[in-house]
Amino acid sequence: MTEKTWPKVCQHSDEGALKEYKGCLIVPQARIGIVVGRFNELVTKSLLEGALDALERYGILQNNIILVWVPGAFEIPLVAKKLAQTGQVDAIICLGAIIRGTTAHFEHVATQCASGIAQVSLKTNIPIIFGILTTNTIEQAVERAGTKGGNKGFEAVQSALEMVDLFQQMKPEPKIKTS
Ligand code: INI
Repeated sequence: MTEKTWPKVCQHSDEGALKEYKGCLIVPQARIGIVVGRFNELVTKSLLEGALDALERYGILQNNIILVWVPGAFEIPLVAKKLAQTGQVDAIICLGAIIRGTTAHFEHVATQCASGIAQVSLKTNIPIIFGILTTNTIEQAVERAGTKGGNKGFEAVQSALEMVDLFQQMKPEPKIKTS
């Protein structure tokens, strides 16, 4: 009987012509920041629960997690920037719930939040994950926060860990001194 061999977990290869990078999710030493909005707290608490569950299951120590609450999604980018600038985290997960009401407020908050997070990520060079729900109804938000549509908080952790590992792989190689 031939012995079954399992593929090695998360093997990065640079053999051959193609240099391929693909982040894996096994990065137990990762330092993770979470910024979560209190607005629509019923939903954001469930997103946070999903995120903390995922962090525990992927072996991230509580000591390596910084959690910051902010009033609403509009405040998330500024606080994510402050957290990124501390140098204490390898990735930041932003969690919020923006739910359409009858006014234009939704559009302003959603647009500023999304573009703010993208800007902060590019400026600070830290992966910042967009775990923000933007939905038409509270029911749609609840669906994506731990009920039939999965949990966006849990998924956000997977994206964060993948990016941390990818960044570790893509660290510039030290230059060889020629003289
Ligand atoms: N903040 C949210 O996180 N979600 C929303 O749905 C929302 N809406 O629709 O108003 C919201 N507004 C508050 C905003 O994020 C700020 O906290 C507030 O405007 C103070 O700056």
